[in-house]
Amino acid sequence: MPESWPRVIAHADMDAFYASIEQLDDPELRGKPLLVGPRSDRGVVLTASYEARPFGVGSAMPMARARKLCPQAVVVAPRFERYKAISKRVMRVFGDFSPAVEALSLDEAFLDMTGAEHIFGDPEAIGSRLKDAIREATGGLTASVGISATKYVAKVASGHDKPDGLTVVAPTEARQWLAPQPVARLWGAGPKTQQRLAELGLGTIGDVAAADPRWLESRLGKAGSHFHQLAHARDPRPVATSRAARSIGSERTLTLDVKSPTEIAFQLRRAADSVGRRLRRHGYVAKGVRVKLKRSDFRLLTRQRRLAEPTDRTEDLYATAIALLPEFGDPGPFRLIGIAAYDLERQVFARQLDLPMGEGSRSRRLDAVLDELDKRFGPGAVHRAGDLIRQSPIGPEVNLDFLLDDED
Ligand code: TTP
Ligand code: MG
Repeated sequence: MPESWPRVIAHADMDAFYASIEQLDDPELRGKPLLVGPRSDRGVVLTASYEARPFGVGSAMPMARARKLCPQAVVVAPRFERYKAISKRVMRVFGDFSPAVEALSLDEAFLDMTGAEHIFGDPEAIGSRLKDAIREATGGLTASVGISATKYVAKVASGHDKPDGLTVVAPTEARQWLAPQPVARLWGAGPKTQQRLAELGLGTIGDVAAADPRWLESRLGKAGSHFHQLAHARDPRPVATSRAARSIGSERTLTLDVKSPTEIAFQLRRAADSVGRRLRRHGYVAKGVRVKLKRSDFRLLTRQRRLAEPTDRTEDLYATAIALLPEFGDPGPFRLIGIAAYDLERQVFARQLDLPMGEGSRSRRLDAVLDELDKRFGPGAVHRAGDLIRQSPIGPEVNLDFLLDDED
């Protein structure tokens, strides 16, 4: 990333989220004005499809008024369970792109993409890949994405070209880009504050940027200097990662409960392989490893350990998992075996710290070769020799590889 990008922050927001899901699920509704909300006139509109918005309807408007403004709109009752399920998919995509995801609601999040250029490319490429991945994961929904070096500008940028927008604002241009926009776009400026700013003769963000910060503060209190900072595109707030977005796991429910140490080790190896591969694919390193075992009586047991050094190596994950086994104090049998790597961060410099010919680089090279074969021939085509020494054959299993560990 050019030096002018001290951080790369993306804000993604799904377009007309509830309404788009209704249109996705019912092709009859596509291309039509649609209101999601209670069918009765009491209550408010939760959201309106983009076809309905030119009529002046939108979120939080009383349903009665919205139906007057747009009588031809179809009204659909909300299906929150469905929206939550789709939201989960979207959040998983976010987790695929960054270990630092701050969800603001079901359909919206900040992603810290700093250091991701070697995986995803420049900010434009990051944005279009993110949009593509969301479309693919949801079966056709669009998101609008804004990218800049601060949360504030990224957020304004994602709303700039809705729906299906992608707006990249280089940090050096951020102030200029904000300047002509109305003060309503200042974060935290509600209708009352907007009114107050108008009375002070401040109509655009540029007006606020040009004003004397002490004068602003004398008129608006603390908010005055806050707005002045935002207007200058200054916003040091970090992306506050939620815990759920910080692990990558792989687990399987087995067709036969297993007890033999060889079989348990085999399952751990397979899970470590999957987790390691995904860490490397996403450019993450993990600072901890968790092992999950489910006993025949369905009791779930977990043990975890922090690593001395963050890693993305299968060998390290596997060795840590094996070392955790005695801590369970339970010989099995187990019906589910899994591993999760947690406390993820972006792999930026770690690779260069490897000594060229040490044991570490050997296992890293092996990982790279296996990743490549896996990519070419599909998962499971290649096995480590140690894994072929298996004692009990165990038919097909449910494979529950998941990126975002649900932390149950
Ligand atoms: P938003 O992202 O604010 O709106 P949206 O996704 O419908 O449209 P946009 O393209 O402008 O982003 O909110 C996401 C969902 O949250 C929205 O589809 C419905 C729900 N919601 C409410 O239930 N009540 C509200 O007041 C708002 C604003 C949203
Ligand atoms: Mg939205």
